Amino acid sequence: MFDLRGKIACVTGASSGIGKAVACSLASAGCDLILVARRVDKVDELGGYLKEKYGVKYFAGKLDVRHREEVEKFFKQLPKDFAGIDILINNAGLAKGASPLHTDKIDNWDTMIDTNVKGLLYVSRAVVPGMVERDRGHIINIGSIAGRGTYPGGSVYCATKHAVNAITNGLRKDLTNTSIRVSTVDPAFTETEFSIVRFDGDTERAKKVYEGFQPLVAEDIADAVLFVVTRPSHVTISDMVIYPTAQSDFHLVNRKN
Ligand code: NDP
Ligand code: 8X3
Repeated sequence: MFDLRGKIACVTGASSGIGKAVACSLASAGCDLILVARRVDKVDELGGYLKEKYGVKYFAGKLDVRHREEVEKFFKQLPKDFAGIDILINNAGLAKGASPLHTDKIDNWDTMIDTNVKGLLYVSRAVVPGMVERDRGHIINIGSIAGRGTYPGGSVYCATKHAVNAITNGLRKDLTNTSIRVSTVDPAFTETEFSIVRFDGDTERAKKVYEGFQPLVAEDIADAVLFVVTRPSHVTISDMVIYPTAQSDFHLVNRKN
């Protein structure tokens, strides 16, 4: 097993859902953490809790991954103790709306593309050179089953997650002559704040997405990430796709109501 004690892990979008759960599982395995999101109060609170519970060090930062200069500055100015990132979890992401393309709000597309694709690229561009210099590291992108198919009202979100898949596979090839690992973990329905954000705070509509069956929870994805990062260093899990047992495709769900 790959020993995580004392390794530095950076989790984007650690203020909620999957990112928060991944931060908890990495801390439980002994990682020191860089936790970032726009809601810095939440990542700071999480860091304090994990420091208290597991004795790990943390650095919490306010970061909007859509802003290229902000991302570059953030990673250039990391405290010395946190500069050598070993594990990058590119998790920050979102869907906005679920309308057909021909009636959709174009601003939603910008938000999704800027966050899920360009944000992930900016962060990777800031972190991967250091990994190459040290010849060690592991990048895990949180993709989605939306990166492996399409559904009505999801064309742009799906396009962003197809891009994550392409970036994951391309980056792994770019890094062939290094010891760096690149993986993607692709969840299906996972009950987090995801649908609340997607539907602009409409909690009733968000709740309906997960009604009548047992969706995944963020900790299920954190378990998978922990498995991927703790394989021996000669093993790369390239992709892991995770469904709730009651779901077999985007909208093919065994609902009991
Ligand atoms: P949440 O809404 O619970 O969490 C999303 C996280 O992303 C938050 O911490 C949010 O932090 C952060 N984030 C969003 N925009 C930005 C930004 N511009 N800059 C920095 N951080 C940002 O949803 P999930 O935990 O479910 O989503 C995490 C990832 O999992 C996403 O990439 C999503 O696409 C993916 N996913 C989710 C699935 C699901 O069914 N839930 C299924 C498949 C994939 P803040 O708002 O504080 O900035
Ligand atoms: C989220 C999965 O099906 O809600 O990535 O778009 S889905």
